[in-house]
Amino acid sequence: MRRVQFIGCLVVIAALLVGGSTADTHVVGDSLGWTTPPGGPIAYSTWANRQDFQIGDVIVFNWTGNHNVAQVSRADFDNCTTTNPVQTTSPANFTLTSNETTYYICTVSSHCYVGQKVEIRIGGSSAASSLTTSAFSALLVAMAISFLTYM
Ligand SMILES: *[C@@H]1O[C@H](CO)[C@@H](O)[C@H](O)[C@H]1NC(C)=O
Ligand SMILES: *[C@@H]1O[C@H](CO)[C@@H](O)[C@H](O)[C@H]1NC(C)=O
Ligand SMILES: *[C@@H]1O[C@H](CO)[C@@H](O)[C@H](O)[C@H]1NC(C)=O
Ligand SMILES: *[C@@H]1O[C@H](CO)[C@@H](O)[C@H](O)[C@H]1NC(C)=O
Ligand SMILES: [Cu+2]
Repeated sequence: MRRVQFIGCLVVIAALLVGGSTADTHVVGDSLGWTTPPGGPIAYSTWANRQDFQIGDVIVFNWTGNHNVAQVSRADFDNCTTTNPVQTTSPANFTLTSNETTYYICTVSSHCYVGQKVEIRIGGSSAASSLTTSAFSALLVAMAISFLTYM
């Protein structure tokens, strides 16, 4: 009976670990930062594809030199134009508040045309399931320990 209660407790703790996983921060381009990418637009699409964006996560645009960032519509993203507000101070942070895909460009000169643009799709990669998996493994280990302790 006591063991059942103990395991119940562990289940609750594991659920809190999974459900309460804190928001992640994603620095766009990692060490490249926010710039005109040497390899063209593929640089930021490759970066974005490796991320697991979730609602509540923060996207950080970090640059030096003459750049900026604006969140734009899909059409403006494709067209490299916008009338939206432009952030001119680095780092510029955006919190993902919905599961809508969001789009960002630099509006300085032709930077967007040469690839300084990024599309953020929520729930892209498999990193979330790996977090769930690690929490689940922790639960299994905890249950094994509780069995050894109480048997
Ligand atoms: C921004 O980039 C600079 C180097 O350019 C780096 O030192 C700094 O840690 C970066 N900041 C963030 C938040 O990644
Ligand atoms: C893209 O830009 C061109 C030229 O400025 C403009 O004619 C066109 O309407 C724009 N398209 C969109 C979807 O904004
Ligand atoms: C933006 O995020 C970076 C990295 O987490 C942090 O260092 C910086 O203080 C944030 N800036 C603002 C204005 O929140
Ligand atoms: C995500 O988007 C779908 C529609 O595409 C919507 O039904 C759902 O409520 C959204 N979920 C969140 C958490 O915003
Ligand atoms: Cu730029």
